[in-house]
Amino acid sequence: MELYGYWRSSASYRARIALNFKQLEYNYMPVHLLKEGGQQHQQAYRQLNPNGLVPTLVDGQVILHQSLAIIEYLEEKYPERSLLPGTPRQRGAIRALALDLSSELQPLINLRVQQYLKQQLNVSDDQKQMWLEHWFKESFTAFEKNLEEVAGNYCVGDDFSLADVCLVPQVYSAKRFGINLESYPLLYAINERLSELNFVAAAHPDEQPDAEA
Ligand SMILES: N[C@@H](CCC(=O)N[C@@H](CS)C(=O)NCC(=O)O)C(=O)O
Repeated sequence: MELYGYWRSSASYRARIALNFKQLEYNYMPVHLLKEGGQQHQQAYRQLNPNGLVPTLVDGQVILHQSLAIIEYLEEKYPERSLLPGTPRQRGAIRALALDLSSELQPLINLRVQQYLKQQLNVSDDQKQMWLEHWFKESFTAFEKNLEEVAGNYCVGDDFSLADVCLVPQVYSAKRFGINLESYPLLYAINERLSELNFVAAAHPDEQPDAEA
């Protein structure tokens, strides 16, 4: 299997955590999102992923984009260590939390959105920072409330799940963008616990071959 990704990309980070959790070997294929005008826009990569976004998983003849679709594919093919554990109610909560981060928050803070704000709408750096802080606050405030209902050691109960796969990269992004996390003690504590897991630590951006100082 090949995973096309970028070290700091939260969606690539999700796929790496899932692959590691399932103890699957893969070749990591770096796609630099900033060099050469963004390698994600080059024709060779767009043939794999017409959206021009990372990650993309190639498994023989199977070419998949969208990190959650990639993870569900892995889940179906390798169900042994499940990322959707628990009761139907818990699995519902896991999916909802995963979508809160991957479908509601992340698209608003994505590189291409930030580039559009700056380059097309001439937004200042301070205004762009306000944008980021606003959407993180909206999302993390609700996430913290939701965690109060369903969390145990991890996001939903005491089993590692898809919700945790999505949380760790989003907290990494938040720290990167200077977001204050003091108002989200539960989210913060769960992320700290998750970060200590070996398969999570190995997926950290700084551990990837394309990591930059
Ligand atoms: N919903 C997609 C999001 C993919 C995505 O937005 N990837 C970002 C990095 S986290 C990207 O490739 N950005 C490049 C760009 O904005 O040009 C997924 O989960 O795979």
